[in-house]
Amino acid sequence: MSPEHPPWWTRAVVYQVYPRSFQDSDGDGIGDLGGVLQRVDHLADLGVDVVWLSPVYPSPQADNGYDISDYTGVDPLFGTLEQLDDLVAALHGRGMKLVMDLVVNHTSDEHPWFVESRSSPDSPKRDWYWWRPPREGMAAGQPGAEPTNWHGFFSGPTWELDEASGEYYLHLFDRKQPDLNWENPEVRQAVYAMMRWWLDRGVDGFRMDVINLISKDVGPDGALQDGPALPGLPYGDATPSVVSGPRIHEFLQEMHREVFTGRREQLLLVGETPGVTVEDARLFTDPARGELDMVFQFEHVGLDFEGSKFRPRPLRMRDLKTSLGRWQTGLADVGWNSLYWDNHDQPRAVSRFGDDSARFRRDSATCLATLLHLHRGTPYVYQGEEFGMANAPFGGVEDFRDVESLNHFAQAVAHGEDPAEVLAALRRMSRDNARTPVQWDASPNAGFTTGTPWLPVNPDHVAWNAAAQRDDPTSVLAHHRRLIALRHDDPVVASGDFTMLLPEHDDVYAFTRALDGAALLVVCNLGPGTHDLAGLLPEARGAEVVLGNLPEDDPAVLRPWEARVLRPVR
Ligand code: TEU
Repeated sequence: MSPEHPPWWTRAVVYQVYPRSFQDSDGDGIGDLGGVLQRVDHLADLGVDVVWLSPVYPSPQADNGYDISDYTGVDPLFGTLEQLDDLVAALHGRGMKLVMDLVVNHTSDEHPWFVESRSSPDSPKRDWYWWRPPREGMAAGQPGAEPTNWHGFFSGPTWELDEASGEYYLHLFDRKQPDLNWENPEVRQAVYAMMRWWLDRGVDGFRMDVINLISKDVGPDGALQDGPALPGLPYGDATPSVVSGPRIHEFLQEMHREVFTGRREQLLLVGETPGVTVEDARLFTDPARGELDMVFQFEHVGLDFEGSKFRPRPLRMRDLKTSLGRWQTGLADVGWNSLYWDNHDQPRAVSRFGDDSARFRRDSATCLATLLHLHRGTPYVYQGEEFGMANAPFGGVEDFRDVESLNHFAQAVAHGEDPAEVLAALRRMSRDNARTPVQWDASPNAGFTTGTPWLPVNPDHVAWNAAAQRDDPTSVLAHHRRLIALRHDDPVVASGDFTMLLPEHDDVYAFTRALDGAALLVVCNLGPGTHDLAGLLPEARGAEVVLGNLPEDDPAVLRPWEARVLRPVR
């Protein structure tokens, strides 16, 4: 990455739209493209540069669109292809870009490719997916007869029996999401053609869903290996065989040649890569290798639970510093980081890492945002995060809709866990916390729909909504505007080197960013305590406040959940 001409996305901020919950325009209680078009002004006002649109393709919605049955269409639930073209035009008209969600590790089981593949063992598309006979010596359907012992991301085995052929097909996620076989060049070429089709239509890049799972560790004879046993479960861990597999870099470089050659610079390519390491990420995001611009790593959103996300434990600040610091250092000389707290798969950060009580919600939301946006990398803002949306007050299991949560509840209870404890974990960690409708105003359905929302609106919307914050300079929304403007205006924020300070401190997260002799000192108090800043960081003395989340007061004292961006005196 040439320091003289860093790529445009090093100065960009990306906004994620989860269309199902963003804005409904036809009163059916489900968000849609008409709704996104209605809110383009909000995105322009916020100052974001790119919109990442979660899937709107035709889908049976088993996993809210991450199960696609037609890659080159729009589900009528969400609107029309014409409306998508209108959205591309509307965003381009305001200098923003649109990135589509590319879900090609798997399709829906209702996709014509899978319907054809399943139709017969002799189907010309049989090898487009992973079909295997029962485990040697076992009869199809017998417990344990699955070809490997792999545990799925959404609980249960990763193999589904097809009674007609007596064979099993692989699905790392839900059984209605069969994995594509990327070993088959026909599959890869079909995906590349689809991607070119979207780029020719004007979209500006892709967020690639679980892209580091497309290469499976398969033997020359087609053998797939069992995984190490998982504690308390009759399954094994699939990740050694499916995460960043042996041909992953070959596939991504081929994709690059086949799809992006000649139009690379204008695009944004971000890969979602569960289980990725810093070492892997250096390979994935090294511009010289022609693979991805950045990846979503999961380390910092995996520090507050043990093994399964549904075994939450307290977050130790030191762990967060160590993790984020390691990724900053690890990609300092090559590659690039993506920066996020929230997305459609994570519970709301202000409830998880901050303090969503009335006293500290605004302060902790703006403190967390400052910390994130001042790191080196491309920040992602998830819908509603810009005005401090929090986790929702879910009750019983009947309140949840997310396949991952419901499958986990069923499996955990079936394995003898106390339903009340499992529910408590769901309330804290379920993805549905991120999927409640966006709170645009204080009206009954928060301005999201005139119908009945598919998931209830969080009752706290009466106080916490966009309309209440739009003209309030002290609001979470106003603070996000300022953070985004600072990244656009100050090259130190976009390109400055990162240095962690106070690595051992349990509450204060501090670091510097430096570029060509200019420097910023960032100090964030991630807790309800008060700290002696002058004592902790003498270099803060006399520094100019570039941006703070609290009204200026005693410069020597760091107040609860206070964040300051300082320009130290030279
Ligand atoms: O998520 C992949 C993924 O890693 C998450 O499922 C994760 O394991 C979990 O939810 C975090 O707790 C991607 C999409 O973002 C997700 O919405 C889809 O459900 C999944 O892939 C399958 O397409």
